[in-house]
Amino acid sequence: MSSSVTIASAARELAPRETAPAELADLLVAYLEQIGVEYVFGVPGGAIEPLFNALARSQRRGGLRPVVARHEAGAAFMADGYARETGRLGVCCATSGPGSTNLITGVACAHDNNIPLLAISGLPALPSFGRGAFQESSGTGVNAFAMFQHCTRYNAMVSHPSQFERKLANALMTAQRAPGGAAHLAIPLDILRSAAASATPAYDLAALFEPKPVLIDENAVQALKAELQRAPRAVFVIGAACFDAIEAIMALVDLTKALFVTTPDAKGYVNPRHPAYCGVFGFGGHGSADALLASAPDIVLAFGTGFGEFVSGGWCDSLLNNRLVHIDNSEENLMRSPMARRHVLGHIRAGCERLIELLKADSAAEINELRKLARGLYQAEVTLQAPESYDSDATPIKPQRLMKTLSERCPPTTRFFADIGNSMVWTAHYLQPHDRRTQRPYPNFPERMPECRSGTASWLRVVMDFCPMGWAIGAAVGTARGNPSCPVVCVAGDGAYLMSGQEITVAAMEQLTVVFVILNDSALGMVKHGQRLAQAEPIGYQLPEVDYCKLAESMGIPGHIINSPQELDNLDFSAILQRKGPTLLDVRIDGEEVPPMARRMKTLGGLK
Ligand SMILES: Cc1ncc(C[n+]2csc(CCOP(=O)(O)OP(=O)(O)O)c2C)c(N)n1
Repeated sequence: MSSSVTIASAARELAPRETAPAELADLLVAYLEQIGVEYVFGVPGGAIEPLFNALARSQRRGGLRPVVARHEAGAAFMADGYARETGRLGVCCATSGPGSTNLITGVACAHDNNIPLLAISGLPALPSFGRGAFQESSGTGVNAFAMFQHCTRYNAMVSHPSQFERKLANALMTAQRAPGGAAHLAIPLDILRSAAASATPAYDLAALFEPKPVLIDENAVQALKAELQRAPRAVFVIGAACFDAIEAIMALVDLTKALFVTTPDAKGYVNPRHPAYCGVFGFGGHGSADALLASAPDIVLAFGTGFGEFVSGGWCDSLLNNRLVHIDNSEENLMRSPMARRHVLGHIRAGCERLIELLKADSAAEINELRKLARGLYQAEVTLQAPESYDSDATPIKPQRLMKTLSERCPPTTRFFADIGNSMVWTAHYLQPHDRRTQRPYPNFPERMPECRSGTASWLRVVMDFCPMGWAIGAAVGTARGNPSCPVVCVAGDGAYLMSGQEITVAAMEQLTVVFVILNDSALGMVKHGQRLAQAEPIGYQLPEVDYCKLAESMGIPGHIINSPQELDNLDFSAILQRKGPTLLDVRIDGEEVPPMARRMKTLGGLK
């Protein structure tokens, strides 16, 4: 008998009987199944063990299962990436104490980026509170539970089994309320383990969640229509919350002949070669987008954005003024634009569709007049900061040239992730892959099915505001887990990889197609260039020289060292992007290239 058979039969003998009465942990799993969640990303430990037991039972019946991360922050990043790809709730879990404090960075990041996420942390059994229990993290220990209060929109501890279902339902509803956010439930061990009256959920949350409400402020939309008709030179600013509204916004672009820019986190929703696109406004953005807004358009329609520093060019006056109409489903986002001429609160897609209806209902002559006027006024373009580096064949390879090749060689279904650091600005500025809608069928990628764009099919995913290094590494794995049929390319600095690169082994165990492109410059590059641009002390940015290829190979993962554009061009992208498992590209980039981060420097230099 082979050893694997012995282990399998031993496990079967040890497996708990399926006939055992359901625990509250089973009920938790049943709720997640009900709303279509397929994976819980986490790291096991004593206090959360009943949840893993319930997941094992669920997995045996073909239900949801755990994906075990190497670090709890990685688990939360994975849940974030899963939610972005699938449109479902991201779920992560950790044990009490250090497990839950490790989780916090990922939860805070999702919360700050309006990603629907449920975090579940364990606690020791209730009777042990206040006695120095192992990893006690309620109010009588290191109060990790309270720490979640500041980075979630719902934070509750279940202190009696009869509260469980109600608090879980509250958490699930709050996390998924538009726009999304993070919720946290801390559940003591004895509560998770206690018998459930029934393994079947009392509430039908799936029925409550779908279809989502599509509320429109009719009066505000009517007023906006009238304003648009008086303002032929319209500019649209498309933000991250437009994920399900993008088709309607593009139809509105076409109807009004507006020009548009995107925030860095919304670039992935649009065709970067659209004839009306003027580039990214904000962090890593384009001079053409700055110039467009500085040209004093008649009206600026900003859709689904919170005007944080990175998406507003450091709260730029050319954007935040009385020409602005802010259209958003989030009252919190609207709070950030008190200088606007008008606020339109409501479902963004439905609001745009209604606006289109109203504009079309007007006389054709009037609309044609508007279009004619607008067309004559504008010239769209996207200007790159260093076009010569984009086309350069020099060695060491320039990061801009790397972006060019990734744009050309990855199929249109690729989901790119960029980590915080120079990766984010290089991708926001220079990545411009094939469009999914205009190039059907794709001559270079006949094996790939074309796919209409939507938020969940965004080709570029970056994180704003909270911006923890390593986010992209976990999020890329979570997205690949959520949709293994699309290749995922994660661009990250060597600093981020040294911080969180161990999550690559999760992609290996799960056999997911994720290409980790490491910008190897032996430096915390953004820090290095930031110091140079600000004429600050050149300190603390140096990293060791590491062969990331060898590191990957030691984990059984193929890697390639890339020094030159020629070596990059010679790679078999097709094989790499179809491999069921990760690949690492250790790209020895020219670390002297200055990233497009001038706006950030202006903000760091002091605000008016
Ligand atoms: C967890 C965390 N620590 C510190 C920072 C501050 N920070 C932002 S970018 C950066 C440097 C990133 O270096 P690397 O990952 O090598 O990327 P590069 O900029 O070189 O492309 C640092 C330290 C951060 N954003 N997150």
